[in-house]
Amino acid sequence: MKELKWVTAKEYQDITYKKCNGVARIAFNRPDVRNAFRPKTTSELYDAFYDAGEDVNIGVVLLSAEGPSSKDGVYSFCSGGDQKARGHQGYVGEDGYHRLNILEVQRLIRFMPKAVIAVVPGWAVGGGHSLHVVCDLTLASKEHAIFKQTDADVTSFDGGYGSAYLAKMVGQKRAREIFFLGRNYSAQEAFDMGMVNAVVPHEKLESTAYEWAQEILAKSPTSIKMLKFAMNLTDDGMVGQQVFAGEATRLAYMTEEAKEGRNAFLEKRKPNFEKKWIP
Ligand code: S0N
Repeated sequence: MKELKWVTAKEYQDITYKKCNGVARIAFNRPDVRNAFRPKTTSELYDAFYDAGEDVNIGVVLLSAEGPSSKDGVYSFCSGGDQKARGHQGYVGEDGYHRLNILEVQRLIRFMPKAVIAVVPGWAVGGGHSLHVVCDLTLASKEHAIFKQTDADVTSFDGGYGSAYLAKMVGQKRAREIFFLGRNYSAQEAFDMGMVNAVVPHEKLESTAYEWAQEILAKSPTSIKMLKFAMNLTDDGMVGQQVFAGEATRLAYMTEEAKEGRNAFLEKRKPNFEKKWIP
């Protein structure tokens, strides 16, 4: 296993962003408010996820959290939208405008051609719960992770991936229970429901995430990308088809046929595709 030595990729206010050996680690850094996100947080998340998506040296992204809280020592992954930043039309940014930009972050995670692992050290609540749902994999702290949906308590609800996709993951009855009752679920209960991949002793959570990332990095990048998009496709409708098909087109560009099609156009002649209709 390559030595783990995180290097800061960019300084932010509400998150940390580091890279090491093909892995990017993006972490919430507002532990005193249970890592609630405000528009500034989501803009920073978007920026970091976009960078990780574009960086050809990065193959796996960890979404984690700093902590624990300096006030009471409690660990959290994310407690969702910052209720103090909420006006009567939604979450208000520093420019005074309301923004729903956590959904843009969700889409980046969903459509990124790389595996994204949620590393959950503590509370995963509301929009924080939805973020773990949209990640490809979830690892949870055995001692401290708690999964909870409060969207229906505060009338700030995720009717997209956070709920409808969750239902595909844990089943309709369970998803409705999670949202309608808003109870706390331990890492083990979340694992038993099928929304967590592994329950990990807290002190090994980050190192385990790095190990899982290294295992994925040893696989074929094209396979990981195509498998992720194939598994997304049926739930993402025409957009899922568009994302998958884009990669099919990219693969087609690499064929002799594609070269011939391009060259024939540039040379102002009819293409010769040799009429090989391989079944
Ligand atoms: C996380 C909870 C369960 C932890 O409870 P605990 O351990 O008892 O701690 P507290 O004493 O409650 O909290 C400690 C300090 O942290 C502050 N704080 C916690 N969470 C938030 C938060 N979300 N916003 C602001 N502050 C928070 C507390 O106030 C406290 O501070 P002090 O010490 O100063 O009093 C518990 O804290 C809890 O239930 N938190 C609220 C969880 C919640 O309801 N989140 C919002 C749910 N909704 C969303 O996230 C929607 C997301 C969203 O944005 C969205 C989704 C889909 C479509 C559109 C949108 C959109 O953008 O609008």
